[in-house]
Amino acid sequence: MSERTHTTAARRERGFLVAADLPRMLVPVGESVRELARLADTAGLEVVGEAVQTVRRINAALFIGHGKVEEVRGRAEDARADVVIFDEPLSPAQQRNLERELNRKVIDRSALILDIFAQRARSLEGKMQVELAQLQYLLPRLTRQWTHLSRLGGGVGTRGPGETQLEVDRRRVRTRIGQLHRRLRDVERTRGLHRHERATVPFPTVALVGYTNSGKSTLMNRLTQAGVLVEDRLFATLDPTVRRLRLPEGLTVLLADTVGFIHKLPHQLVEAFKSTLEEVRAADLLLHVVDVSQSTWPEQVQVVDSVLEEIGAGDRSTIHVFNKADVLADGAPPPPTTADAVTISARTGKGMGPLLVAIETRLTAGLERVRCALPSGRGDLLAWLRRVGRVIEEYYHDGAVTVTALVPPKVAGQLRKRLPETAARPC
Ligand SMILES: Nc1nc2c(ncn2[C@@H]2O[C@H](COP(=O)(O)OP(=O)(O)OP(=O)(O)O)[C@@H](O)[C@H]2O)c(=O)[nH]1
Ligand SMILES: [Mg+2]
Repeated sequence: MSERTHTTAARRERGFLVAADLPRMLVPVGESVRELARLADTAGLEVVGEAVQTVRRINAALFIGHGKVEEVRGRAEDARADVVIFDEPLSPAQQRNLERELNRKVIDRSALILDIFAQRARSLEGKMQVELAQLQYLLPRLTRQWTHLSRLGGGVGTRGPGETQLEVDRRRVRTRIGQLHRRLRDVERTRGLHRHERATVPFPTVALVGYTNSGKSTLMNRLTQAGVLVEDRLFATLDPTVRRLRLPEGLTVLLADTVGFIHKLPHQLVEAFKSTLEEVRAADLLLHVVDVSQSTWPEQVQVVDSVLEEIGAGDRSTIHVFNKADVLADGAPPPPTTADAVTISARTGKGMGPLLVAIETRLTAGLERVRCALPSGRGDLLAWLRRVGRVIEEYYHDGAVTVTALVPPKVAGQLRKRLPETAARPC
């Protein structure tokens, strides 16, 4: 490696942040910029300055006003910024115009998030999903200018799906998109099969969802010793992990940890991660983990709810899990105490008992507990019980099997009719 490349690699790219204070913003602009700075840091950039403009009407060509562009150019110049990062999504034309006006690389929050995902993707499926999202994002931006700029050398926002990809024409990008779609469909099919196999095992699925960094993986590890990577960084988890968890009254569930959400998550990513998020859509229960040490947790809850809506999981049964109760911030609204919520600290273990009880109560609501001895050769009855209820225990003895299960009252009635001699009984 030459001396020069070595120096370039050691130096962090310098990023200058720009945000617009728009009417009716869900998250206050100050909080949004703080989050953007965290995203920039996570992506490996050094934040060297920021500018906020109150915008009443978006400038179609430049997003922010002409005067503000001038100011940003001067300040970015002084701060020796390599890249200017906008908090709002920029259209391809705005991005091009701004690059010309500011005389340096310009990216938006979406590009930054895509870049972080690209750095974090580990599994083959995750890598393909991120590449697909990046190409979808890149396609309308593939102009001579972009190609030229990206050739100037790597760095955040240009960590495309391979430098050479940026030089190929749109047709080849489209071909690659088609290829990725097909490969992902294959992976999805295999995964669908696995899920089907799992569905024949009568374990309900509980999925951890929530804002990024809210503590989903910490909770997963606390409950199942799964050993999932936990980091005080955004998007530590991309690939789903599923583990068994036994609840206090004996019900076994599958607990799934998956990718976190964020404000203004690029729709290309949500689209590309739909198969991963199938774990969420197919879950019997969602544990929505909320970081109550953030003063904006109510807004974060809204963001998560809208992404859930977008992926078709808006109607899932949900328990709100208010996490990080050990570090409640001054000024942060206290977590509400409702029947649908549990306050915990995944770090200290506080609230785990009540959380497990809440999960079990929700999953068994309206079910009756029965125990019955099934005569040998009646595997069909066992299969039926597994299908219609939740089998907690199977005890094999002398060829017969004694089953404890949670079933709807109607099923309990049918069972008593079908097996009067073994006295299927509530217990
Ligand atoms: N103080 C405190 N910190 C916590 C608690 N739970 C998690 N954390 C910390 O919060 C940070 C993020 O935790 P993770 O478990 O990685 O969060 P996550 O929701 O899985 O995040 P992503 O995978 O990035 O979406 C880590 O530094 C954890 O140690 C808690 O109850 N109290
Ligand atoms: Mg995680």
